[in-house]
Amino acid sequence: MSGPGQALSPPVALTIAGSDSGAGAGLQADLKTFAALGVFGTSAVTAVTAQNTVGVQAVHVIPPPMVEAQIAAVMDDLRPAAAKTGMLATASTMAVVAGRARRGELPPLVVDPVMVSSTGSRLLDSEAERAYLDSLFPYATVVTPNLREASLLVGRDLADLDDMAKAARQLHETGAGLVVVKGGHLPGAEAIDVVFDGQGLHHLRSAWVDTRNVHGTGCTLSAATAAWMALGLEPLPALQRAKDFVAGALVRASRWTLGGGHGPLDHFGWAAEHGGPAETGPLT
Ligand code: PXL
Repeated sequence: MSGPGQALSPPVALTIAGSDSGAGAGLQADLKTFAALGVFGTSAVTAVTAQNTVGVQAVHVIPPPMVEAQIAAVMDDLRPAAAKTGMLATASTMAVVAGRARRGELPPLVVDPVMVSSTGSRLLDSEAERAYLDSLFPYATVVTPNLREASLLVGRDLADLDDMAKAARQLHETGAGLVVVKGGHLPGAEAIDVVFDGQGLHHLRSAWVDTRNVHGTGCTLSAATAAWMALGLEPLPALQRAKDFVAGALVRASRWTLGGGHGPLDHFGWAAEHGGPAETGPLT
């Protein structure tokens, strides 16, 4: 249904994710990404992490019924057009989200199968890792494992693009609509992601950015994909636009010195004023 009121309102997206106090990753990165792309962001918090650019100091898990209550509150009133999941923390929280997805009570969903932070902290109980495969992937429109997550999910090492393609095809058999295995951790002049959407393989490429400010890259990619879906794009073009957004945000923040560890991305194009490279690209 479209009425005059709706045309005046931005599309809405939902993130079901953990809080990062340092705000480089987690739901803070998601909400910034939604805002940067012109989408009204809503959130259901799964866990609170005490965290900065150096690492995760503590994790407090939100009780699953409270996660369900947040999702219900948003779904019943604000009606997001797309959603993403990030850190789900426990098997019971994953079951809450999976139950909704199975019953068709979530909008088109991007699942970022977050397991371990780049600094090595667990963001999901280890026994819940494989539950992604049969509880959540079958209901996902897009799933976005990185090399390490994809390797854990298929149970073998992934060393090159060919291995990534095989893993993407295998993960697609779970029922996920589109699988992207992110190759950002592979050495090379380009960051190459391998996509399988049930029809064909695609390689998404961006220039390698030499920076340690990479905290929140995965969160930002999955949030930007959900944002572009909320804006009406099909999954593959949404993912392509999201990859370009991440590449731009990485370049823009590449010289920032926020914190002593892995700093955040520049979601809003602030770099021109705050120390980024002169040749900052456009926002999207
Ligand atoms: O990037 C994965 C991620 C997701 N969610 C939270 C995180 C991280 C990585 O550190 O802290 C809350």
